[in-house]
Amino acid sequence: MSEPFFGTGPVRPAGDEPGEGLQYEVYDPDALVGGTRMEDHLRLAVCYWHSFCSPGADVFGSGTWDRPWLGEAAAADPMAAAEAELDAAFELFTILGTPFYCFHDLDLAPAGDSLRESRANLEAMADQAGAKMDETGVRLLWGTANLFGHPRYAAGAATNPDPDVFTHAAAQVRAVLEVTHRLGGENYVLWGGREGYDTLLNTDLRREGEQLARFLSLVAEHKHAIGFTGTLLIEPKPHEPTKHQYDHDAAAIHGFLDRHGLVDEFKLNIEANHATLSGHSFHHEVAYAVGHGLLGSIDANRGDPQNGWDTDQFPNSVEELSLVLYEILRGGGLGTGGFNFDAHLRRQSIDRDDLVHAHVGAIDTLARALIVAQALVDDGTLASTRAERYAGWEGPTGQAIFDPSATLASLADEAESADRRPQPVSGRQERLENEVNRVLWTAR
Ligand code: XLS
Ligand code: CA
Ligand code: CA
Repeated sequence: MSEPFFGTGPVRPAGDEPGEGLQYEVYDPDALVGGTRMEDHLRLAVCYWHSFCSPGADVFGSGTWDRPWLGEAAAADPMAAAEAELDAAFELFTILGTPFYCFHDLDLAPAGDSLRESRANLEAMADQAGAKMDETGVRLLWGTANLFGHPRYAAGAATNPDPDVFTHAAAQVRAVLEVTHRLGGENYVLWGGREGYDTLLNTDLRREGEQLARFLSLVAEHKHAIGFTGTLLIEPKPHEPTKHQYDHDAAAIHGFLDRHGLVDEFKLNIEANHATLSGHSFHHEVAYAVGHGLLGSIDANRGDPQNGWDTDQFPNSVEELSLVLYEILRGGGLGTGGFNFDAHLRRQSIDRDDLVHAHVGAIDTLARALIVAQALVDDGTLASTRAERYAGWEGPTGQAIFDPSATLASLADEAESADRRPQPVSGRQERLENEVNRVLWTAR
């Protein structure tokens, strides 16, 4: 075992006696919320890429973070660098006490000179990760393939005009899907960052849609062929890096899956910052997914309303997350999903332990939001107000409308002969907002 990377011991649960070192303010894995342990509700995951694989560079400047396994070390001995990175990653998971992590193939292991060599590197590093998972009890929430970084994917992976790029992507996905399965991963994510276009002048939209559907159905078939029982997830994002991404938002993916007969094979990995990039709220995207039985997992982060980019900041708004968690609780929880911190430090956060503090704050925010969400469920005002608002649909007119024998003419005749004059009723928005605030301020 190498020297510790961080300067911090394990963060103690909120319920423990105060003492030395860091302690969560709210998060306590064993604390019961609505009869379920906090850890089992939230299923927290640390992501490998932002925390360990990025040097903190931006488009105007080079890396600022202290990640000794990157740069020259990685160039000199890529596998040794990947091992040092793995040590630091599992050290952070242990400090935080988070039960899950997530990776891309190229986060865990360096690319080789050929697809075969890349696969061998990935399998070797997966063996080492598996040993660390056995040692620490940390589990894999999801694996994924990086189908966007290499120049070969500049015009997309599945949607590339060159079919050899499609098969290259197939090779990468096969390797990571099998490794994810071997490590007991609970989900597999497909994020199509370059499955879109920069200009319609050179793009055949219809053909690219068919290519994407073909790719997704091959992935689903392979999942069944190898006996992987985890959930396949597609992650919506409207743009960035492409001008337009096909997996624009939850509704666009839903329509696409439905059109191609794939709706039973995939769920959604909803990311907060992608929701806001698409012009929706995070609450909207989660409510859409829950409402259509498509919620798979969550990438927890936030954007910055001042610049509108995919800034991937650590979440810190209890208000925003309480409403999201309220939808998740109402929908019966996360299933195989979890809350993955797809978030990175600001470029000026250069202390190693900034990574620990960022996660601690985000975890406490989620824990507090969970308590508020459960209180909103228990309070019942939102649910009963909504039920009351639609109560007419349980009555004779509502039932008649959905009766298969109804026609536009039969409904019109009934409206004319009964001469009913429906009156507007208040949507009570402000009262409901006050109700949410009351629970936010008082929930314990
Ligand atoms: C990028 C995406 C990416 C996916 C996994 O914006 O969030 O990190 O989650 O490929
Ligand atoms: Ca993400
Ligand atoms: Ca993002």
